Amino acid sequence: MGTSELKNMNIYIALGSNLKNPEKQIIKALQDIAKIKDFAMIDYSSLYQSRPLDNMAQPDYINSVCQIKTNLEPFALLAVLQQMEQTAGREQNKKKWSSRILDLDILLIDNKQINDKNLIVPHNQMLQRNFVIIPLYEIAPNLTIKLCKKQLLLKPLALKLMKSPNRCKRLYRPTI
Ligand code: A4P
Ligand code: MG
Repeated sequence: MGTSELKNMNIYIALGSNLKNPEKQIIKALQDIAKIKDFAMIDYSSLYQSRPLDNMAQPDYINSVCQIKTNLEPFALLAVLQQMEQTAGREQNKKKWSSRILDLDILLIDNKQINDKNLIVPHNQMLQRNFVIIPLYEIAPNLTIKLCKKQLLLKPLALKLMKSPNRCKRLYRPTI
């Protein structure tokens, strides 16, 4: 893909943290994303708090979702996000779902489908995660998600997940 092909695409990124003052980590990451010269921040959600998946014995997570535009191609975008995770002090931990200072996952790049060993878009777990779908719905209530050949409306899924007893709790929308 050429470098300018992503330019007008709507890209959604999920942010998560449950270590070293997670609220501060997410606000700082949103501020950093807004400052990166290759990115334009279009919108970002409130902060949401939730228990870790599987109720693991870990601190609560803070999550948010943002929408950006960029000229970078998908793997260059992934590299920038991984560099941000490293700069935030994230340690490489091979254990699944270990606590982390900062996790930045690419959710959607318009209707693009990528199936590479290092990058899967749409993110393969996003539909199951209320802490992803609920903040995404806050900033993109009319979104349609393309999955293989199927189109999925975000709204009914978000409304269903909002009824789940373990759903994330909205805190506030920070000023960045
Ligand atoms: N990768 C593939 N596709 C993507 C994508 N779309 N975006 C690859 C970003 N990365 C993608 O990621 C592992 C590899 O996934 C990368 O090398 C990249 O090439 P990682 O972030 O280094 O490892 P990880 O975080 O342990 O894996 P993963 O899959 O990101 O973890 P999860 O599944 O996101 O789980 N509970 C609550 N309440 N809130 C949370 O945010 N997060 C997790 C992390 C667990 N429990 C949680 C939360
Ligand atoms: Mg990740």
